[in-house]
Amino acid sequence: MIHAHRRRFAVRLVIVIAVAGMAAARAHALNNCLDADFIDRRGLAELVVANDDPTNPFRYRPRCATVSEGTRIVFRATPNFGMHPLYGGTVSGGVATIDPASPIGSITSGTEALRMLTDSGEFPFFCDFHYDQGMLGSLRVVPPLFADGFD
Ligand SMILES: [Cu+2]
Repeated sequence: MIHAHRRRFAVRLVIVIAVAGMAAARAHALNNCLDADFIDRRGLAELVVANDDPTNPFRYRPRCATVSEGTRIVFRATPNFGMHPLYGGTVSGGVATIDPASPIGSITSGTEALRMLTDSGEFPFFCDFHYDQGMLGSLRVVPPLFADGFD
C-alpha cells in the first residue's frame, strides 16, 4: 500500500520535471532551433557540423543536434571559415551576439576545427556573414547516455 503510493508520487514527479524541462527548453529556442529540430546524436565520439548541403551552402548540417558530454565536434566549412566565420553565440531579432564564454569560440580561417564539448548546456553558433540567411544553429550537450543507472 505504502509502496504503491510512493510509486505513484514518483511517476507524478517525473512528469512534472519533464514538463518543466520541455517548457524551459522551448522558451530558449536559440538560433531558430526548436525542440523538434534537435536531432539525437548522443553517444557519439565525434559529430561533424558542416555547410555541406549542395543545394544550400548557407545551411549547417546538422543545424540543431543533441550530443553527449565529451563529444568532439568537427566544424567544417566549404570553401573555408574565411568565407564563413563561425562564432559561438546567439542571433536574436536579427542581431548577432558573440558569447565569449562559449566553448565553440571563434573559427575564422582554415576548413576544419575541433571543439570538445565537455559540459552540459546549449551552445548556439552562427556564421557572421550569413546568419541572416539562416546560417546558424545550436548544439545541446547532455550527460552521457548511461549516467542514469541503466547500464
Ligand atoms: Cu557563412
